Amino acid sequence: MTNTDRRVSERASLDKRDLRRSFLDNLLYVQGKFPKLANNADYYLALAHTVRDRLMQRWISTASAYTSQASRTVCYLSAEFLMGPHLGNNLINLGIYDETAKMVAELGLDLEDLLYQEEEPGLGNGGLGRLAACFIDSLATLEVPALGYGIRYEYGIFHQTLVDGWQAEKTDKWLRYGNPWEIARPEWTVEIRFGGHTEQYVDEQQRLRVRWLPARVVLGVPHDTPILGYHVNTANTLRLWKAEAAESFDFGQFNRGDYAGAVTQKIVSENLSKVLYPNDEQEAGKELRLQQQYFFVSASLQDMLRILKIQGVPVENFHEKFAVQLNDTHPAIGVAELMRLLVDEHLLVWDTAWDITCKSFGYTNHTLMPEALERWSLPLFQRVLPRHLEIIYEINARFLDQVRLRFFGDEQRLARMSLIDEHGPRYVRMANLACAGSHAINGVADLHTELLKQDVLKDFYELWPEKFSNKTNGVTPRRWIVLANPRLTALISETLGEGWIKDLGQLRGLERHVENADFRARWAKVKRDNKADLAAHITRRLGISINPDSIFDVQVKRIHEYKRQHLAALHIIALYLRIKANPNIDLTPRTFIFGGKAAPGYFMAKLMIKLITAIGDVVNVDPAVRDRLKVVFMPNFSVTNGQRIYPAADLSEQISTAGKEASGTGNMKFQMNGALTIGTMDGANIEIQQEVGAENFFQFGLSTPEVYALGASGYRPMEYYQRSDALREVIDLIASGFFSRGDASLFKPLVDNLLYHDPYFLLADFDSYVACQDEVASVYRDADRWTRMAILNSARSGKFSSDRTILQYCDEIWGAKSVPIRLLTQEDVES
Ligand code: CR1
Repeated sequence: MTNTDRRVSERASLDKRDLRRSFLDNLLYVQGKFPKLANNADYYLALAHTVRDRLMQRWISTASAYTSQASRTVCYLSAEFLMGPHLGNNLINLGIYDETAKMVAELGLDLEDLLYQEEEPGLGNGGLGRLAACFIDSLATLEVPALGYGIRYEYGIFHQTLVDGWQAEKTDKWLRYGNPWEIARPEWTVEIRFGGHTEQYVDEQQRLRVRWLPARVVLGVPHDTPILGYHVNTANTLRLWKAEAAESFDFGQFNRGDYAGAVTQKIVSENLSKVLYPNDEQEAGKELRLQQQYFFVSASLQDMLRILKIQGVPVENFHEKFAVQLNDTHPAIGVAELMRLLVDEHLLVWDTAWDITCKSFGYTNHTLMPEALERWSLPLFQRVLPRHLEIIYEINARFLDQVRLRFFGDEQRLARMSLIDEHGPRYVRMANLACAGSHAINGVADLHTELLKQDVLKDFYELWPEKFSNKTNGVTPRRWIVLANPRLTALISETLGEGWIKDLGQLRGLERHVENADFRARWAKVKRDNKADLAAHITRRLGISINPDSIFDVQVKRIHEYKRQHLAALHIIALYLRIKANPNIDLTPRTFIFGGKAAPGYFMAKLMIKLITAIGDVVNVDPAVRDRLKVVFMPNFSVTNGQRIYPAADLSEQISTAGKEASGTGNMKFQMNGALTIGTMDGANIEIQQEVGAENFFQFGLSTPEVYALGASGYRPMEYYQRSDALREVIDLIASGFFSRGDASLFKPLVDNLLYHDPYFLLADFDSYVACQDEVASVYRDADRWTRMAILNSARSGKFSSDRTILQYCDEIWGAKSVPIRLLTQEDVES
């Protein structure tokens, strides 16, 4: 072996001795520290570089295989990727987690401490962004050629703190200490244009064409992160675009003495990838947001065309090479942008370009909330993307002709389906654009897809029923069981072997062990230990003491009225009132754990957080409660915090108003980790119940048809208030100012909303919810019964692996197949 050979192969070696050597080398040569001076942050970075070296060979081998084969590639376009920390996940996927833990322990370090040093890339709001992260994990594990395309936000989702029980937001400076997981690829920079105007011209073949003369050009610089599959050689790529100014410093202006003006262009351009919009399922209508969407979509499509060119594939075959998935409507402008690229720049005729476009795109809808359907006012759209507006008009004219042919004379239908909303001020409807330009449209749970077909996208379903399908969401068991819950992983693997990690259906094998008392005891101990860990963490961070033998009753997700965290709050108050009325009541002790961020501009959601913390302030210190109730709001719910919380939960709160939660994915993470669900018949809860059986699921509340019927019949929440004593006492207590030091005005907006509007039917569901919670409490007292139910919940969670979801997308939408990767040797690389 030559010297180079030795160096490189050691850097790729998974042997423990080599790991230790590289780790210490990296501390010295990358961090410039020696052990005496190093802190955990230095050790984290040294370890991250050690692991990064070890995945490079896989990354290069994968890239090389994809370049030499014409395999179909999935391009997942998403404005959000809520990745969570990389280091632990990469250690697991490389199969060196335990080796590494031992290696650092020998140096007197604790691997977990080092893992917690990583600032997580929080480049998403909630379910939609986390789903994208689970999907690219599964794509890599299934060895499917795939690229995730998104935005490299300099500031991700804000960091949440609590100030006097209110949410306060702090900028998420996740890049502050550098990011060892990304590699910038300035050589593949692309130009993205904005504004200006268009003009017609006649080309050499005497054809009329359009030229776009933009007012401004911004550069998109790709930053790549490797995405490893689990125990395979595949390392796919997450390609995030950073915005840079075309000319970062204007010497002309500078020389004229305009020092501020000279840097303005840079600032304006870089704003595009500066910050993630912190709105979950809310339409902002902000110009910068449209610019962000166009920025990353245009960059990504140009990147695909570049790849096509290196491979020598003609643009006419774009759709054979790429399956492009739109993660909600945020990237829907891609339909118009691909048309522009094909027609204006590659000079294809319209019909050919349209055929390619429709065959390339698939669209996933993620929400039924009408206010979340994106639309852009025409003047704004015209200002930012004048050429795309023309293209959208052309698409619309042809599309409406098609509708007219099928539904002759149905003018109202035409108005509903038009890509332009013409009721009042005019808007471009992004969902309509996505539907018109995609060959496949899907929802994210059975119920959600049915509701799309009957309601939100009914007209499109009637025109093109064959385009519609369901793809129930899933989550990756690598992060959400193996990484998050090592104790449970060890128990399951000892019982079933390790096959379940890549084939989650194998968890069914646990059913055989339910009647084994020893197995149940071990299962219960895993849960008890996880709860003790979380309790200790809560005490350390928040100074609240927790009884690990109480029910850990958990609701973690974005704060939203439709998700009804305030319904859980009403229940806590009901229990508190029972204690006050009867101090010796035999109540099953409970710890209520909440977590989740509210959109900074969403007043009611922020008030919901304040209500929960205010209840905690009273209940947690009232001596009469005697530790039977504890209420904890854990600040800054994130992927990192989720990994601590899901494994410790007994009860998973999935209590949205039926028909509002498209799917939910937290519900799946809880189930896998052996929590029981209390839930409405909403989203994927329905399918979870189908899998685990009604006897292992706590169901309550109105069904979707009942919610619709009640709404249509003129719902009067006040009647429920008057009818239920328990409910009335709860509401009255809040209204009296009891939780706000006598200030009756504080929660008035929330109370009035419930009494006079209650758009999410809390009061209608309250009695049913409380009764169901009483059932939960009584079942919990039979510890053995609870454990059996918990085991069956995990055992029957196989359907909710994102591997299953991705296989369905591959077979039914993308037509993508796995391409196993052969690791290149040193000689291959150098030849
Ligand atoms: C939905 O609210 C779903 C995720 C992922 C969310 C949630 O029920 O599980 O998407 N939608 O599909 C969303 O964030 C912008 O819309």
